[in-house]
Amino acid sequence: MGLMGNLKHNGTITFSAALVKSLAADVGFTACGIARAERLSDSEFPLREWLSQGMHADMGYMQRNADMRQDPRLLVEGARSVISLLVAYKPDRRMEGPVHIAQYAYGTDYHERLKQMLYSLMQRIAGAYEGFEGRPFVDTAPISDRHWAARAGLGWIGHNTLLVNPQWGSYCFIGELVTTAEADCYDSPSPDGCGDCRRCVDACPNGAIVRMEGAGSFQVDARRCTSYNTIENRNPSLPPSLDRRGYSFGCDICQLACPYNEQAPAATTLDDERKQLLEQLPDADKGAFRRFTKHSPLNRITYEQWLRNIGRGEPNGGSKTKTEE
Ligand code: B12
Ligand code: SF4
Ligand code: SF4
Repeated sequence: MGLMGNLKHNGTITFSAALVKSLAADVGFTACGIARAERLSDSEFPLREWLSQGMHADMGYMQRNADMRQDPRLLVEGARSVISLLVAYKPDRRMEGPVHIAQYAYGTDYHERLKQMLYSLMQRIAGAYEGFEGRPFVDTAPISDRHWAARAGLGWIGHNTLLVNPQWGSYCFIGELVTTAEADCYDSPSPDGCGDCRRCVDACPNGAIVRMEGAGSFQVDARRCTSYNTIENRNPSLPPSLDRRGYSFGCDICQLACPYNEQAPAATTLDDERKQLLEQLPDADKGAFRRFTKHSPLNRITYEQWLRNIGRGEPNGGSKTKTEE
């Protein structure tokens, strides 16, 4: 019998938000907030508008399950609460050299790490509340991680469309537990902290952050975005007009411009060994590339995409290189 198994009313478990937050801190999450599971309004999440303008490029998975993406109760039957969780990742230093990798990819794959942490949290909550049911998600499920973090008071959606936490900036991974249980207290959304600032919008070398007609909010047009093109785009060559500023996997430019990120404390350490490996990656053969990227976000791309991205000296990445033949 769980410690607080008696807090079950009409078949619904009510959990203490304070207890869950303290368990989340024990597991190592940077922040935790709780929102009611409801449908996101079209104005809050105009996904269909984004899709209809083709801004998802060829990310077909964004078109699937659009209803679910808007309402977590369609993803988890009987869902009542979304427990949103952040893990901050700002590294203490950046890699050097002409080939840049986005900072989120310096460490081990956040999908693996957060999933483990989410399972561990779920076990602890279930230890306190017998019958507690929930499902953990990070990044890949049809649920908008950012919106739930914003609703759960963990920050606001910045003009670069990322969740900005007032303390940790946007250098945070987001995961959530969607549960059928009720919280004894829910968080309120945080106030907007961007105001008139447009630094990220102006910093994007590709003009990829656009104000979407009708929605009023900013959107990323993936077709123009370096992050999309270096990770998700599987074509043999990259758009010739893409200005990547040296990025070969992801892009940090609209985050580096943000004052909240500038002032955020470092949350991870880039040790010398890792830094050297990252810097030597452009010289890696297929075997070495696969070995090194096994538990890294870089595992999302093929070696051929990597060769295209690093270009081997060709501007914007040549479609074929000697190494590929
Ligand atoms: C598809 C996707 C991408 C695509 C498209 C990006 C995009 N902006 O949509 C690409 C490949 C380009 C991408 C890139 C990156 N991504 Co990405 N991506 C996703 C994914 C899978 C879905 C995002 C989505 O739903 N897009 C659809 C559009 C319609 O939604 P939206 O942009 O959120 O748009 C809404 C808001 O902007 C809102 N809005 C704007 N302003 C305001 C203001 C207010 C007040 C309100 C209420 C709403 C609002 O209006 C829009 C419509 O509702 C999520 C994981 C997930 N399942 O949620 C990760 C995710 C967003 N990505 C993440 C990361 C880390 C990145 C990169 C930083 C990686 C990198 N360094 O290269 C870049 C950042 C580029 C950028 N500026 O967005 C993290 C972001 C963490 C954070 N702090 O927000 C996520 C949450 C993954 C995770 N679980 O940690 N990504
Ligand atoms: S990730 Fe890079 S290319 Fe994409 S919107 Fe941000 S600055 Fe622009
Ligand atoms: S750079 Fe300015 S506008 Fe962009 S997310 Fe940061 S505070 Fe908001």
